[in-house]
Amino acid sequence: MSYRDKQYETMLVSFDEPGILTVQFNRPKAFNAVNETFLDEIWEITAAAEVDPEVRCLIYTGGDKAFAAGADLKAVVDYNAFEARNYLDKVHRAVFAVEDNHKPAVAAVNGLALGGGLEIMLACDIRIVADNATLGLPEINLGIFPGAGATQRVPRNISICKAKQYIYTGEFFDANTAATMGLINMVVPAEQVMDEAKKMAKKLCRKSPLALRAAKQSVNNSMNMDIKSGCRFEQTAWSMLFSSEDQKEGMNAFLENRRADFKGK
Ligand code: CO8
Repeated sequence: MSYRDKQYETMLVSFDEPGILTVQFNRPKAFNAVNETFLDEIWEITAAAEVDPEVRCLIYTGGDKAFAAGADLKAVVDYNAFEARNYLDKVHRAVFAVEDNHKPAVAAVNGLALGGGLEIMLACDIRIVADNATLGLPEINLGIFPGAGATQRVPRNISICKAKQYIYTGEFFDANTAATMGLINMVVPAEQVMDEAKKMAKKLCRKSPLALRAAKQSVNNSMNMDIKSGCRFEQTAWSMLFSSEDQKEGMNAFLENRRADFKGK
């Protein structure tokens, strides 16, 4: 059975628009708190979508009340250090599957995005957030600190002093503050979040998947590589595209004054 038709315990998967796979977190009673099943399932779906030729873009979303409220505290409270480390192995597997996926990921965020929920959002390429959303990294109030990459990704997205402010204090912030800091792409009325996410996903589906993949890898590398190595990677990835049909199609379409039809070849 395809992953698209499978019944998951914590996720709903839909493929009702060409090219767009929507992954909806589905633990509404627990504000989509992240337990091990959640992590296994988001990873399984994301990895399967990466090699599914019909999928060109993924949308990750939650429910009206929450994108996700972070780690499932009922599940993790009694972990010992080794169990906590194993949990974070699953966290990293899932978060990197989203961040490193060859296909672009759009986060459509309503309600709460707290702790690990915010960190999943940060693994997505484009972040569209409801005007009534609440974001934050409240882990410090639990005697821990963010463990799904926020100490690394937040300062790479915004300034280090703002990152420290929100990580040290656990203060919540709203969508407009997140947008002003550059942590998210756009703030929209709550009822329009999915429409805007789909609009964005459709736009991405019309681009060359090969060029998008190379662009995503190159931009992600800018966060991890020195500038010269990053530029060399960019050079190789850019040059490789000249052996694709998509590059010929894109440039010829421009020269012939028509819209390009990219096939991902
Ligand atoms: N874990 C487990 N259950 C939760 C969680 C959670 N994170 N959040 C809410 N719930 C449950 C509550 O226990 C409650 O359950 P029940 O009805 O059985 O008592 C139900 O959801 C409703 O919660 P509240 O009664 O508290 O509802 P409120 O509307 O008053 O408040 C809040 C909602 C603001 C979400 C509040 O519950 C809250 O602050 N939750 C904790 C948020 C938090 O601290 N998150 C950070 C967790 S640590 C973390 O994320 C570490 C990152 C590493 C893992 C990364 C995974 C990707």
